[in-house]
Amino acid sequence: MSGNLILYGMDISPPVRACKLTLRALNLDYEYKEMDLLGGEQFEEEFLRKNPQHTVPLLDDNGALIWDSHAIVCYLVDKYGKSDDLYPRDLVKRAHVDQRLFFDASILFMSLRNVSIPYFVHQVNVVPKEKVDNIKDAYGHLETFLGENRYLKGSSLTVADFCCGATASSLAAVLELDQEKYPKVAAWLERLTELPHYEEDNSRGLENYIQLLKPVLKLEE
Ligand code: GSF
Repeated sequence: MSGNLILYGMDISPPVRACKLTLRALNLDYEYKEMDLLGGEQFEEEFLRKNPQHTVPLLDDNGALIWDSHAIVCYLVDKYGKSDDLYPRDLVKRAHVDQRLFFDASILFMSLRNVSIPYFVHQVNVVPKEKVDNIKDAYGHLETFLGENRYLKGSSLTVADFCCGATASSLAAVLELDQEKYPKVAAWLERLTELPHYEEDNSRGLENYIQLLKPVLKLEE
């Protein structure tokens, strides 16, 4: 039973949307607290006490505070999943899903954050070629990982699809996906839109995120 789950987030944030997709897939009720990151609410003392790294998403599970979306989604499946489908317990299968999660944390999401933070914090709207290239590389890796599979790790959905999917769909804010070059990524992202409530959990925040960034960014190519 989920007692008192609270998710601190902001809808435009990809890792927050990954957590929402996971909570939805697990059919968990939770309270959602929207934070005003652009107004600096994450630096207020009360929030810093909960997460000194001042990032969202942050999960409060009856007093247990967990941040970093990847830690949150794994925790949620381990604690509340009726099966281990979304985050397998088998060590090899789990390691493969973890690899995709760490890829999101260290490569995929960073290729986006390295563009979004300079803009949101310092109003830097010129994106140098090497940052554009990082995004192209990230799309390329996803194309390879997908191979002939429906999902990022094999034939069934895992938390890696939620994390990488929320990020990959958001990369369009910087560089639109070239569907001819990355057809598997395009088909996978399209497949994810068929998830129940995907519109509410990912698309809405995603559209706002794209609206905020895309019109102002100037790409050096
Ligand atoms: C990244 C969270 C993050 O950068 C995760 O949870 O997966 N690896 C972490 N969150 C940003 C919002 S966003 O860019 O999605 C955030 O909270 N920034 C506010 C700040 O002060 O850093």
